Amino acid sequence: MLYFLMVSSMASKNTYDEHSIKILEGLEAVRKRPGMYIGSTDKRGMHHLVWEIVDNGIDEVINGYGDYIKILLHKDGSVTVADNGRGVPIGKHESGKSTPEVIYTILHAGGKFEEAGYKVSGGLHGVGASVVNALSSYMEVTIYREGKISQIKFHDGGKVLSPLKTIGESKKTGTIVTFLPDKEIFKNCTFSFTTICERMQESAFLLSNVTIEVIDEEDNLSAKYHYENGIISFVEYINENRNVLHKPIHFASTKNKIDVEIAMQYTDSYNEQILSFVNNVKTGDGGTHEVGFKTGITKAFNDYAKSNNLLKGKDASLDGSDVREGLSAIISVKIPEDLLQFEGQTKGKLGTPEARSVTESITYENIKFFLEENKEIALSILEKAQKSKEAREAARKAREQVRKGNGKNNKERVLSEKLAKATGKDYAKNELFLVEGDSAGGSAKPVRNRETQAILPLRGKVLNCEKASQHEIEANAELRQIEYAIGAGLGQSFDYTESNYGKVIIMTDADVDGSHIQILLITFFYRFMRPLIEQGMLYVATPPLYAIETSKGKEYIATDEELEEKKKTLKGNYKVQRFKGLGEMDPDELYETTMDPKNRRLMRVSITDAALAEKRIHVLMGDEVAPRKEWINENVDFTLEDDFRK
Ligand code: 28F
Repeated sequence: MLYFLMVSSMASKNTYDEHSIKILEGLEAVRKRPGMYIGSTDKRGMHHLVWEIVDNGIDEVINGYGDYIKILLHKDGSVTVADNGRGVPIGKHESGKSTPEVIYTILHAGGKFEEAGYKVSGGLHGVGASVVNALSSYMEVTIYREGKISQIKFHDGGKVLSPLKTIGESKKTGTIVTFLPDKEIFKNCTFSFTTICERMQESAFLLSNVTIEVIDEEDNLSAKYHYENGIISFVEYINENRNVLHKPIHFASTKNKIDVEIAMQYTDSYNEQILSFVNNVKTGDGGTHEVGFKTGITKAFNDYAKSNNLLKGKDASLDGSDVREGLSAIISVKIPEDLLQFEGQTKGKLGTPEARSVTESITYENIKFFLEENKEIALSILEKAQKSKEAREAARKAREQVRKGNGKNNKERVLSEKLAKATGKDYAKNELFLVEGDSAGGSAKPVRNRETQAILPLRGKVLNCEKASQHEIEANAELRQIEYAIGAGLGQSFDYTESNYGKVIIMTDADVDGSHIQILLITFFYRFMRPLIEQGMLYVATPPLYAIETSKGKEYIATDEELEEKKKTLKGNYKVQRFKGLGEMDPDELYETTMDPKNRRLMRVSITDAALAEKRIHVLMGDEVAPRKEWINENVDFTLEDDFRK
């Protein structure tokens, strides 16, 4: 019935004008609720505009047309994306408008998205180029096709500025889109060369033999990605700085219309690194394909170990985590549209049940075959897994000892020396401050709110956990104190519901050493208490950089920019004090500015892209300051907490 109504209204009533009004209403709806279409209007949302346009170019490549995509970040904040595909069709649409006008102004225009077998409509992908146009103050599409160069221009959220016209001749083919995100919608946002490069590199890995180039005209940076060996190159890239145990294992197969391709390689590290993709889009929260892969390798290794009598103890078996220790893997599955199901808030988790059984059986069969054909590699991986199992069991026994009381005194002793506890018993309300340096720690202890705030001073640099095993962590005094203070275990046995604190707050000086300590601590939490980050319980305190004293009193200033702004508004005499570190504030000042929930500004730590963060942590541990700063900006999504200064 509804279908009938739609058809009849299109056939008879829709005059050109009425059509145009509808289009403007459609685009206006996007401008009114941008979040519904692109998730958010922050930096992340603005990058969605780029992904949207780039994905159209990538689809053209996937369909077999073109092999080159270029992205230019211009100085004025606009972006150009170009491909060498067939070019958007330039003929007249049945409405009387040109096809490009329809594609770039009508929501979900064109059969392209429905037809393309693997176009992902999961989550926020594939909302269409018209959404980008609606959220841009300027957009220009140039098409090379049929021997001509044609161009159409829009402004002001998708209004036609100049209809499609021929502007030249050329034998080339392709599409070039330039757009300027609307500054009213994306306030103070800028594009990040790093973010765009990372995503483009990932796409280049997943679609072998395409070249993707990214150029930042503002900072004169450029990057070019081209990989002939697809996800094999991807896993090699991830393991670039690690010692690998063998050449990548690679297999691909199709079952029940689902394609599964996997590249995996063991390293001598303790980290597990699994990245999964569905129809070339990352599934950041995993899902059924990842579960299937994990079950498949666990079974294959256990079966192989048992049939070759390689396990100690007759009922012994390896846990999934033992089998994954040191493993890097890329899982890429292709699922037809009608079977696609996504879950979770950000739609980053595959729900399709069939993907689980298919990935599991393909993985199991291929790994089993590989192990039988490669005895030596099989033995080295199994030896490592066996060690992981033994370490896991030893750690569990040690924890049980502690629980039974034997270790308790020791634990108490470790803590009593340093930790100033909170007296309150409402753990969710309690806060643990990890403070850089004994002197700042000493200042914080007497002024804290004793009921809810605990202070643990940290001396000097924290152990770099990038390459440390759980044993090394447990042997490190500083980190053990943190573990005991939080009291919720470590690694696999970590249980955030047992935490003695609802908030863990890292408080360091606002200088280079301070930011280094932040990263080291975040790395520790990321590796050994990850649920704490996932639950939004980890924070970074932001001590002020300056205090300004005027006749009216003292005011604290957080950033250099704010200081400049403030200076402009001040007349008469004033005195600026710069705090080089927490230690330069007197205790009351420290409490007032950085610890008091009424005034302080806390930033919640959330790791945007876990896998790349892991790789980058590596880069960061060097002595260079710039990449570290950049890493903090790009990766750790410091979202302002609710209780920040006005
Ligand atoms: C810079 C971003 O958007 N590239 C694109 C094509 C090619 C075709 C197409 C696009 C036709 C009727 C929808 C060409 N020839 N890069 C891009 N390249 N869209 S977008 O078609 C759109 C459909 O309605 C194309 C034959 N078929 C398709």
